[in-house]
Amino acid sequence: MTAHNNPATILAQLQKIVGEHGILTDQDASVHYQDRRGRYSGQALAVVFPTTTQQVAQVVSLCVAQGIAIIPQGGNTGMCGGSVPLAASDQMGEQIVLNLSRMNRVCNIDEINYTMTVEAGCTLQQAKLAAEQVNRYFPLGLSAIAAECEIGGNLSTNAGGVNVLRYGMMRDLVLGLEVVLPDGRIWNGLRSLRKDNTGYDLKHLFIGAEGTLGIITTAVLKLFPRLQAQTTAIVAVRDATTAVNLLAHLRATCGDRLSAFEIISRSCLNLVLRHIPDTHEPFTTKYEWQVLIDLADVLPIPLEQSLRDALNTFGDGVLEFFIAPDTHQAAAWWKLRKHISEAQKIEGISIKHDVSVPISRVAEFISLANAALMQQYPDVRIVIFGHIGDGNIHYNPSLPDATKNNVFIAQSAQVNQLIYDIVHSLGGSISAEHGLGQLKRNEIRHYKSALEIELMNNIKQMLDPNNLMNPKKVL
Ligand code: FAD
Ligand code: 2HG
Ligand code: ZN
Repeated sequence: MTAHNNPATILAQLQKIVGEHGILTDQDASVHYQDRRGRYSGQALAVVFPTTTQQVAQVVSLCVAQGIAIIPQGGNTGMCGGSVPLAASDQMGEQIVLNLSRMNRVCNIDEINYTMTVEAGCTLQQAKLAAEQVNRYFPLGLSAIAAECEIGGNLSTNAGGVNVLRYGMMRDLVLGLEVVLPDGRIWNGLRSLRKDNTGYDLKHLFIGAEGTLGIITTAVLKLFPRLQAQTTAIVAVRDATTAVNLLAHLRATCGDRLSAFEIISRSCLNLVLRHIPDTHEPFTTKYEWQVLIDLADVLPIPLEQSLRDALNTFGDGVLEFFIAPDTHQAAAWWKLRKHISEAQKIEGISIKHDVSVPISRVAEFISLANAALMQQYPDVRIVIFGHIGDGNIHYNPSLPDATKNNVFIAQSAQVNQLIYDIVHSLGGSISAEHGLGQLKRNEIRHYKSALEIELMNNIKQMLDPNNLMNPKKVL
């Protein structure tokens, strides 16, 4: 597809809409053309930074008229290459990046309704702090990147994180949306209702759509009572089976106070301790598996004893545990978890898998996947961690030897098939929380039914018949 006007004319038209400071080109724009992992990059005509929904709509209308593809972008922290332009080899013609970061107002907080209305470019941290200031809580837990990722990106990837087992994913935390559609019209669905059964719930089309169906400009988010008590435990467990059994036990004994339940394998700890300053082994023994547990309550009551009792009454499989004596110690253990992704990136490239299976089948997944990988790659190092409380495992293998690792990475497609076939056979998903983007758009065809893919294509065609809204992502 080629733009109808020449690039200089289009840039001038874009500048007229967003102002001279609302546009970046060439070298100044390059950071927006590459994903954070350095895996995907492309070129675009410009990065445009609108400050209002009207400006977004005008930019989209101009692009539609000119046949220019639009790449929506928030904090550009996404893991699947969804937020950056396509490479020249994809032959997409002209593209622009539409970055929402300057639309970052907290528009309204309704303390009685427990809702807040925020623009898409608000960072997650900004939204959480705004809620805190009125004694409320916004629970999305992506602490490693909260200062960088934005509400629009969180919505578009249906982000998860560490508090999903108590509060749900981003989809569960939204009541209303405003979206600029691929034809430039503005859909105002900014309702703040907990009950609204008036036909198809359209907002859910745009959540998790990774910018392929329109641009989210504003959202009404659910708030919760602020937490006044919290306690953290680190628990060494014999194996993943013990971890999931312990989870079931804690759910029965601690109920909704259970707010986080994360698993960390030995290989993760080794990486974090090697690469992240001021981190320490949690136990004197180097255990193979540990889980990090948070209990929290809205009342200022002591929780340590309930957690201790629950851990003591669990029985066989818990090897050792500590309850944090203070928030400083809790933060030190959470630092180990929070920096796994970064530590692994420093160590080198890995083949990332963000998979989910029913919680009861997590241990089976790990043992089948480990056996299959080790049979083919005996010196493979498998970094296993994540949100076991949601059945969501980050399973990132690599080879410690850099030269051999290059060969391994070149075989990503075969490795993925091996892992994803196991996930599929256990009734799981090949993308639990990171989305599909460019990374998994081909693979998903093997694991979703032809009917589901057909329905998704029909929705895309209906909303974006010109295929200009983040093309070649997801589908
Ligand atoms: P971007 O990366 O800019 O965009 C992501 C996708 O959304 C792209 O397809 C983009 O086109 C689209 N998009 C962005 N804004 C809009 C908009 N306003 N309208 C329409 N489409 C839009 N994810 C988890 O779920 N759980 C985790 O625990 C987690 N931890 C992470 C830790 C690290 C260190 C990193 C780097 C990433 C992590 N992520 C995690 C990935 C996560 O999806 C994203 O970081 C975050 O939700 C994306 O927000 P963003 O603003 O950076 O979006
Ligand atoms: C996390 O839970 C993120 O830390 C990142 O989702 C996962 O790097 C990864 O594989
Ligand atoms: Zn995660």
